[in-house]
Amino acid sequence: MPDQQPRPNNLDAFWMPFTANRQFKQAPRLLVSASGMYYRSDDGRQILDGTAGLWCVNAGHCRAEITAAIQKQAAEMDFAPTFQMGHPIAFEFASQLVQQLPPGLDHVFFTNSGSESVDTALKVALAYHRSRGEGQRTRFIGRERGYHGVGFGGISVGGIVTNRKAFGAMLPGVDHLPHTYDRTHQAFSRGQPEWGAHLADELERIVALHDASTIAAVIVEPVACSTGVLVPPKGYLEKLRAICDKHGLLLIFDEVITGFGRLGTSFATDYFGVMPDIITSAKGLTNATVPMGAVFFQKKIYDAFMTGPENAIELFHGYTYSGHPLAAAAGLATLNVYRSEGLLTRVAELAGYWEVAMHSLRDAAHVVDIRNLGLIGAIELEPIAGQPTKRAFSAFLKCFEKGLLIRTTGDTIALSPPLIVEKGQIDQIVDTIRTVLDEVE
Ligand code: PXG
Repeated sequence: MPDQQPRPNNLDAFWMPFTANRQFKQAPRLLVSASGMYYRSDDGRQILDGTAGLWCVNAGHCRAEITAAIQKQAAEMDFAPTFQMGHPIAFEFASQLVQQLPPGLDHVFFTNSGSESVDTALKVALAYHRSRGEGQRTRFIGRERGYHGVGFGGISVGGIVTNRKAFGAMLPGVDHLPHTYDRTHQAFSRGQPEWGAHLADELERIVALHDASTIAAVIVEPVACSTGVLVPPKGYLEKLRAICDKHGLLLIFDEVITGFGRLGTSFATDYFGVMPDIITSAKGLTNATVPMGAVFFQKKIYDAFMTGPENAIELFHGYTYSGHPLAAAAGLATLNVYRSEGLLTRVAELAGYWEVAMHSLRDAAHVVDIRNLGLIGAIELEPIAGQPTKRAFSAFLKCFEKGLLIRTTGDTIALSPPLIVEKGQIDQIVDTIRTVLDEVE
């Protein structure tokens, strides 16, 4: 086959992330090129991307405008520092981003990943309170089943046991809200479940336990994606916001996945109409072409730091690659594609079709729940007795054989195709999964 590429003959050296290395290296699945909605595998097969890579390639793969912008920038200026120096494209990108942000969020701090965005948000929250004479506000409140990346801050506020248990004591002074999923009350909800807003009241209990004056911030994903698409119950986020306001806690929305059009609005913040103090992002920010993250802050937070002598550094934090020229160029081009093709709102038109398609799998084999919001879907399977995750992983392998990339977490299939997906491709995703669920043990 013309596109067929030789497999690398030694897979040993690369210690793969979040992967069963030994199993993978015995039967590798290698992707060698991509375009639009499709990957191509090393054996020359076309694979429909049901996951936008890892929830990140929102505009589809290898978009010519973005590729060209990266190439041009690489040739013009490869790198320039942003510590006590600057280069125009980083400022331009920040200004353009602010126009796309929910009103009120008007300052951007650049990072290189979602994990770094989370670390940045948590550190700024601490320093913000300190700058206002409330340095005793040191605690963070995360949530069970939350995913906030893999830095020590992120795993501390995160709520995934396997991501935490091997890594010692992590950050001190972290407490967790309960997660919002309960199948007995929510199974097969379409969009936001009716049941569960009261779970936000747990924040009052946590505040009462620790005293509000010791708590810096609450961090949640508006929709918890990585642990199986847990859609917030109606009224839940509104309650969190009200309790944070009452007690002077900052509210951080981790929008690494929900940012940039996934719900049919620029951010989940717009979708839910609930305004956080800080938003973390990454992934769709550059269409995943060049690694980059960004944290968006309300003016009051930035302004709190802009005191003291003007020659003093206000925040001792940053990365060598904060605002990297290639990433900024990729981000600007990505934003242009999103805007010119209406991709940040396209899902608003598609979400109804997606919901019906997802829920058409209700009677497929092994299915115990289906969840959806925007262009995100989850199909939860009954685990094989005594062998959790095996059924979903088999489905993943079979889907790949049949030319569809899905993602699984536990025994849940998670779906998040690029925002350019066509209805026919949604049908293909659903048909393939139905067939595969019939075939798996
Ligand atoms: N916050 C959220 C909400 C995320 O989803 C991160 C932070 C960390 O981002 P980085 O760029 O440091 O990986 C994420 C990342 C999956 C999956 O399959 C999800 C993520 C990454 C890899 C796989 O659910 N989310």
